[in-house]
Amino acid sequence: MPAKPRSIQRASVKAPAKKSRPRSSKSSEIAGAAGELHQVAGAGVPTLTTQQGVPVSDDQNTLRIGASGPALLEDFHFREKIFHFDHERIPERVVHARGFGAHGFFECYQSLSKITKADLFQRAGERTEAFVRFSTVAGSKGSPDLARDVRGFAVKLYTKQGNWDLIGNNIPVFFIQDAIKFPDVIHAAKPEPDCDFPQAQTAHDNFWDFISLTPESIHMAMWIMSDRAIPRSFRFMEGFGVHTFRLVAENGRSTFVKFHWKPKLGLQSVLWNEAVKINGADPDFHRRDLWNSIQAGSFPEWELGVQLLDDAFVKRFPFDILDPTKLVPEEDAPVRRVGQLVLNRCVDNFFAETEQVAFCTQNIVPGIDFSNDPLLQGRNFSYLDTQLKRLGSPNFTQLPVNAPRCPFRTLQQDGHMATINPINRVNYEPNSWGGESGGPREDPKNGFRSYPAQEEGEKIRQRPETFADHYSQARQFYMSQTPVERGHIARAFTFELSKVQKVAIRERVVAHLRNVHEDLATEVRRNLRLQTMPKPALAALPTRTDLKPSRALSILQNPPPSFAGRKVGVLISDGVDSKLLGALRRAVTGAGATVEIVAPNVGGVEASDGTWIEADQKLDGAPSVLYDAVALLLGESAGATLANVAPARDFIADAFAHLKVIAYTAGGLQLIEGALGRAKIDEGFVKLQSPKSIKTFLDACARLRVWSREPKVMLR
Ligand code: HDE
Repeated sequence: MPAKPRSIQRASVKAPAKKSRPRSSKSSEIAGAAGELHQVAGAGVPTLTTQQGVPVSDDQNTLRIGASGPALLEDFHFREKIFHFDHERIPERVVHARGFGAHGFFECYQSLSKITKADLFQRAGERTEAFVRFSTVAGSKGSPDLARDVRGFAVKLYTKQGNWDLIGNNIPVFFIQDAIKFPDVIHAAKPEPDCDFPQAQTAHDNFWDFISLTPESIHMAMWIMSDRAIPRSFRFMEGFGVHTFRLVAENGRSTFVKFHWKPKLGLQSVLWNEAVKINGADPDFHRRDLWNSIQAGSFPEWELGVQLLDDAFVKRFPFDILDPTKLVPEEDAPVRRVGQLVLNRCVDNFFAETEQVAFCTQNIVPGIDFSNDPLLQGRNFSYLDTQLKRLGSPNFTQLPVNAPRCPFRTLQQDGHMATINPINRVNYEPNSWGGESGGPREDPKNGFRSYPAQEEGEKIRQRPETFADHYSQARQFYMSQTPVERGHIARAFTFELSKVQKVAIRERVVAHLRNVHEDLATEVRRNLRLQTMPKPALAALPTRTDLKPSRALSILQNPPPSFAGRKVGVLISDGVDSKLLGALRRAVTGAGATVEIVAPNVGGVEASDGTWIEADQKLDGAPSVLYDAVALLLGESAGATLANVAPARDFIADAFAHLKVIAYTAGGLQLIEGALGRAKIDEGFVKLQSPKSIKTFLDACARLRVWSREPKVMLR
């Protein structure tokens, strides 16, 4: 037993965001902590009522005849409670079911009035309320956050001219070119229909069967096999509108545009081996990260970028800007940063806000318009339709998270759960009632007008020939990656295809990879141990080899500006040097990162000077996969003891395997020697002995990973 604590150190947490509802975590604020097991209404404690407002006298027992007798149907409180509970769930989204949302604002940097009349882009410095929902695509609502998958990045902007929903992904291209194939690609990705597994994984026959028979999907397949599909945090990923849209100016001029969200904290992903383990250790890793950083006042931020594509560019660009399987490299059309998005408030109620938010691609505002991208056109039908299914009433637009913040008046009425109901006699138009009692009327000047594009042609089912090149940009993506990233792509294909049982499907995918890059195909073939190299897949057009690599497509070539927003896991034990810990904590928080204290017991440890230090996590509940870097601040003999303890060995072994920077004290060295062996110590290890060494540690942390270690720890 440790001696009685003399003083208690607590993890320093920044003040919560002003508008977020603070959560009580102090045990003294929890009813019952003082010993009473059951509280009743009284001074300051509200009375429980039924939905009809009738006060409830007993919420513990159903109404019965005698203590052991049958229950009575007349127990209206019981029936109301169970009835409501039975109907608490609504259908989860058919795709993007797993998601997490937050509130914030968009701030315009400069007036874009020359290119769009959209109100939110008119005045520098003006803020527009926003709600954002991040998601995975394939998994169901309860699936783990670190599935290898595309992330949804859906933004609702409550502008003064109505709601604009920009519903994008963290990958700038999509699997298919025509919306009619969407049910197919999603069916193929979701659990197989007979056995209903695998959950939230594309590593199965059906998915790769579809991909290998759909050459247009190969570009996107390259992206999802890259580290983009396993982001470290929603805060460290980019967002893309994917489709080309139009911006329309007051004078009617239209400019094609692609939208980008650039995270201010830079890009970062996890390693696949890490992702698999995070899913076990903390399936809520991404949502917890978003919630905690907003609560701590460290608000996630992105800049909105626009790529403006004028007619001359559209003509000379080698691909069709309406093809959603293609991107426009930033080197070809620069991304102009026009504003920032800040998320500064967590939801008060997950269901009311994150689950009920209804994004619709059709929600655009004057100054923004659709293009003829065939995927976008199909989405404009699907989203409205799906919201009716999920939310059960056309009045979902009246829910607080969906309702515009600007004045709105329609002549629509009634339906399930209408909360905004006409108060006038007149609910039709035209009508001869004048003024206010005549109700709202159309506004030819300020109302939304579609861009009057000239359209003509035969009524046919056919793809444009300009969509036919399926491999050139896939190759360009591969060529834009660093050798480390290329290795990850090859290993991801190997992992996924190793789970595919039909050899013919594995071969078909490799046949496509030959059209992307021979090096990639060769490595995947070798790793799969395919006996012969398949012939290249038949291609509608040969792969272009003249496209220049684009740095913007690589994660590692766009590193974060600093270690800010990251997290250090500090493993401590009895006998820890509290002064060193304090100095480390100050340095890490000073760098804008956070410290989480991990100890053998959550109650804490006794430092060498007798102070008591509380832990945030118990060691076996906080493996090192949850941190960006680790520090082992162990007492004199504790390291040797912990070297025999499985979770402690895993803590250091995984930190090493996941290429993390590891700081250690003399006690920490004992754990390293016992679990890894002294020979493993490389340039990613920093001995902590002085303030200077803490700086060395933080400088190394800013590089995020020790890539030079990777070849020593990877299986091919
Ligand atoms: Fe979606 N998609 N999608 N999608 N999508 C939905 O709408 C659909 C596509 C995206 O956080 C659904 O409300 C079709 C591209 C996000 O609530 C549904 C097609 C992109 C979200 C639907 C696509 C997306 C959805 C299901 C092919 C990136 C989550 C639930 C034409 C640009 C929004 C819902 C949220 C959700 C249909 C393709 C992104 C069924 C038919 C391309 C981020 O309506």
